[in-house]
Amino acid sequence: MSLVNAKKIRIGGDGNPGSATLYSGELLCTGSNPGFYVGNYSSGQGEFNQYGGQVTTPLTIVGRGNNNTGFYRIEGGTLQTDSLTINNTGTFVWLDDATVKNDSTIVISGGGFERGATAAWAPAEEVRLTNETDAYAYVTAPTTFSGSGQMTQNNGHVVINDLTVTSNYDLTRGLLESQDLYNASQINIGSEGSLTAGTIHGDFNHTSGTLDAGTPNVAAVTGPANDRRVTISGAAMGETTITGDYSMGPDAVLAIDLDPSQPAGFAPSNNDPAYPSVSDKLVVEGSIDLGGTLDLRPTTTEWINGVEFDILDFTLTPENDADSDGELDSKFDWIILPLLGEDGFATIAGDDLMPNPEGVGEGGISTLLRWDLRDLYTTGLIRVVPEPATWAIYGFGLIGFGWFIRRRKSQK
Ligand SMILES: [Ca+2]
Ligand SMILES: [Ca+2]
Ligand SMILES: [Ca+2]
Repeated sequence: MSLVNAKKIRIGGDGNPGSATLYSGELLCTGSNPGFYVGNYSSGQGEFNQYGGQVTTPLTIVGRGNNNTGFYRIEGGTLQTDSLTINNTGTFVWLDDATVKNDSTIVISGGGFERGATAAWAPAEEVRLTNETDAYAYVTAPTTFSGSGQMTQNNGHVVINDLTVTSNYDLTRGLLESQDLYNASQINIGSEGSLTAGTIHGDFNHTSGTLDAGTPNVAAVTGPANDRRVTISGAAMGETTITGDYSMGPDAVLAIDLDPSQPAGFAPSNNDPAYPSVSDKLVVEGSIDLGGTLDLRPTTTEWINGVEFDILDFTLTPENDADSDGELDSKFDWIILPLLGEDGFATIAGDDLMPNPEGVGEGGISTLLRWDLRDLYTTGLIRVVPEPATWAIYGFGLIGFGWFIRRRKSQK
């Protein structure tokens, strides 16, 4: 394909599918209201593969209107555009040595945005995910949001393996996952936003929203040379490490997933009797200032007597144990404890007895279980243990789905 100069270029449109491949030359959109559209209105499916050359257009839209599919994959050459919009049925795949020169905004309002190994990303760019639940962005290359750049994620699913934030990242809704997150600024998580990171390098001032500890998804470039894509691997329970200080505000939520079906000592990864059951864990290498809510999230409803979860690792220092009682000075404001099944109890540290509202007695008192959180603020261990039979009388006549346990924040 050689030079094409037109006001608007559409690949697919008005009910007719279309496809095109660019190896060299230039597609140039000029004139009034110029634009490059891949997939257009009225079931106009469009596919555009670029291996070289240049597309020059102020406006690029992938997936436009309803009932069409737009697919734009750039594996070489340059897309020079001021505005790249990926709509609900669009997919934009950006791989290898391709360059997207973008001086303003990439908007993802649905569909997906996949970025491969070495694609260039100018620091002054803004990327926004708008209010579509199925929007996604998978980015394998090291990525920095800095300077005048601003990331605003209003929804959707973003996986950026290696992310450096030196300006604000506003995660108002949706999910952000990053294997290595270098936080030199502020990540603002909204009440409906959730972050999962392998390692947060630096301090994390967790003011609101959810930190879901565990193993993040990782984006990878896969497939044959002529059809390479960015894919993500599945997540599993695991550790999140914060190399600096961690502080939680009253609206912050720390989510920990638990597998109650894995007894202590028989975790698949380590058949060691000293090894706890399978759960997420938060590891804080700096100082720790807890608050907000600990949300314990079981992955099944079957509880095994004796499960033990190591959900926190930290070092007691004069900074976080000023009264030297061997226990963190700061506590969670709230703990959401899962129910322990029909015959279980939930309790905290033996002083706030919480009978199981599902009722007791039918299964026999020998199976009663309760929570033991006595070591939460020393070793980070929580356990499910047998309940003394005499406590069974508290179980009758109550209903509910879980227990919210209020702890008074310790005096400082
Ligand atoms: Ca998790
Ligand atoms: Ca621990
Ligand atoms: Ca203390």
